[in-house]
Amino acid sequence: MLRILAGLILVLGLGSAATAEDIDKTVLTISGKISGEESVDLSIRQLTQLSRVSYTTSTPWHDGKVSFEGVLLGTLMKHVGATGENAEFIALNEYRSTLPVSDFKEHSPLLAYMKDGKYMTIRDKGPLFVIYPFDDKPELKTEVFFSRSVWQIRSIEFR
Ligand SMILES: Nc1nc2c(c(=O)[nH]1)N[C@H]1C(S)=C(S)[C@@H](COP(=O)(O)O)O[C@H]1N2
Ligand SMILES: [Mo]
Repeated sequence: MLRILAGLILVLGLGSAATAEDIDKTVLTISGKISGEESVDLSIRQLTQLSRVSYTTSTPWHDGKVSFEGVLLGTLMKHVGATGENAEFIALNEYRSTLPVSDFKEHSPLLAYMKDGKYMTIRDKGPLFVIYPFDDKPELKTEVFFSRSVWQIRSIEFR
């Protein structure tokens, strides 16, 4: 029993983007109004090759200030040649939230892949987490933006 449990924990651990071995696995699929292909699969490595931005901010889900690194959603959108007015973010648990693309310019949300210098495990709300610069403007600390702060992201569809 213990051995089975240990095995399960190992498998679950490998399922996250936390280790060097799985940095090349697809973590994000982007579809909808994008250029060329019907959909684009991206790994953590590919995401880290886009311009990297970091935010240090408080959030409703962490104690104190936390530092996140990732790619701006505006940058990612350009990278895949996306158009459209809305982007639907779908999480591993099927939670979904539609973000107006106008947010990307107005508030510069980050698609974070690192927290405090480490890749985020699924348990830690990874591998990908939308983070707004909450401490910059009081309007960001509201339910509207919290509901757009999707964690455990698996796919994005531009519409
Ligand atoms: N993956 C995922 N992200 C999510 C959610 C969720 O259920 N799953 N809930 C959203 C909503 S509606 C809000 S208000 C906050 C909820 O944060 P809380 O569960 O800490 O209250 O996270 C957002 N991001
Ligand atoms: Mo919410």
